[in-house]
Amino acid sequence: MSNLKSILKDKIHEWRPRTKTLLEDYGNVVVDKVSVNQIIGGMRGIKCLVTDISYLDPKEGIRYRGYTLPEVFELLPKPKNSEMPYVEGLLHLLLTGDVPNESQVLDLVDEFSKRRILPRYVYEVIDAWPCCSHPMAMFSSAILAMARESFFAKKYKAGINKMDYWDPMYEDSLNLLAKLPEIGSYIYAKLYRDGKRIVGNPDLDFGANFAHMMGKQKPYDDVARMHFIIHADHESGNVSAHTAHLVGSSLSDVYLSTSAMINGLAGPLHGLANQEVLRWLQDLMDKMGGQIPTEDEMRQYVWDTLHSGQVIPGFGHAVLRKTDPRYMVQREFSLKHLTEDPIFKYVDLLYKVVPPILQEQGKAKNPWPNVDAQSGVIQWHYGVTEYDFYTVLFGIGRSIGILANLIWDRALLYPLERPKSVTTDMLEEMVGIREKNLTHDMPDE
Ligand code: HAX
Repeated sequence: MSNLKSILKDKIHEWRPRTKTLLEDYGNVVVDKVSVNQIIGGMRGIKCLVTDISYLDPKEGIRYRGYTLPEVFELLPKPKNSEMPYVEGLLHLLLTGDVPNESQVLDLVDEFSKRRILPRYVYEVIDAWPCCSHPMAMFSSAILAMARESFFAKKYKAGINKMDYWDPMYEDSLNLLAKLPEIGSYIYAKLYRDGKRIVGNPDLDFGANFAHMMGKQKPYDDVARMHFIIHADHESGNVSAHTAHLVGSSLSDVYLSTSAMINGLAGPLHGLANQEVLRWLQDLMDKMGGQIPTEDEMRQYVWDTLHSGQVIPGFGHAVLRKTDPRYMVQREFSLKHLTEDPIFKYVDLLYKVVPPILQEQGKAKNPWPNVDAQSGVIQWHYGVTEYDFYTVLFGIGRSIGILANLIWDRALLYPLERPKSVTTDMLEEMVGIREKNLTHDMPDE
């Protein structure tokens, strides 16, 4: 058993009694109530999920296992001559709650290296997509195709004790995660580089190998590490994380669950916002003919977008009520490496101009930038200008948290998710604007 897996096994054994006590001794304690607003309004803020991998405080931002992002970047071991930590170290932290030492991280680098080879048919699935397909659809299908590899599905079919579910989920998760950089970079090669694939280097870590397969030099390895780490997790209620949890709750394996989460991430109000920011800015760049807009010109462009009934991509958030710390990590990197980049100047100007406008408009609860306002600009600077691809990068990072959650979901025996729906008639009865119809008092399924 690998070092990480045996640490995880002990953690699971220690943790299980906590969940059991909560359920058996305090199962009826009420922790939240639900309003009509929340039922119709996308279940905002209802406390009805549990995860220990990360927590999102509206005023502070994300913490991974209790650590803020600056702490994560400070504490995790880094490869020599790198600004950013090993991605593998983050997986150790998310899975166990412990900051790994260098030797534990190197063990994991080695594990990933052994598991990274893609079956031939995955390339064929990607090759089979018609031209002009979106890379996120290709990414989702490539992951889905690998469901035939699932150890969990095989063990389940053979009859596995549910106390052991987490073990094949762990194996599947590491197998899948190790392959994602290969899948992502092949989609990139297929769509934008005439299918000219750069073969992976087993001696490199997750971030450096991805940079190598993308055909990029330093510091793109650090860009990749930073990108994957900041996108890894954002607690459980966001569309991608929740989708993986929901699908996994029916005991679908990690391939089915991760493919589903990629589909949720591909929406423009969620992960696709990073490509939308670049698309939206390019339109302005075309209008400006290479000039940097003045503050007044930028304000006008933002107002024009709002008046045409569209959102400003990269701004606002369903939970956060401050500038996203993931934005700040990338901004600090940009202030160090990208200050002279014209697109960074655009983004910098947006940071100044957009929040007061959204405040003046008075609709968005959070006028501040989110992670997506900054990530595409860094990619663009390092030559990844095909912005359709940006959400694939997000998806690789997000998979780290998704998979850590799925392993723990099975370890703690979280059940099938099944909230209850009501009809509009019933809601009207509940608020007293419609007479009660007794046939609605049906027993639950
Ligand atoms: N520009 C214009 N209007 C905005 C806005 C923005 N950036 N953000 C919110 N609003 C509007 C909403 O559309 C809503 O308007 P209506 O009442 O007319 O429907 C109103 O303000 C209230 O919305 P909210 O409660 O502040 O925000 P929500 O929780 O409903 O939605 C979103 C959160 C992130 C979807 C929203 O802020 C948005 O659309 N932002 C732009 C898209 C974006 O950047 N998405 C990425 C978010 C981060 C993420 O998940 N990354 O993956």
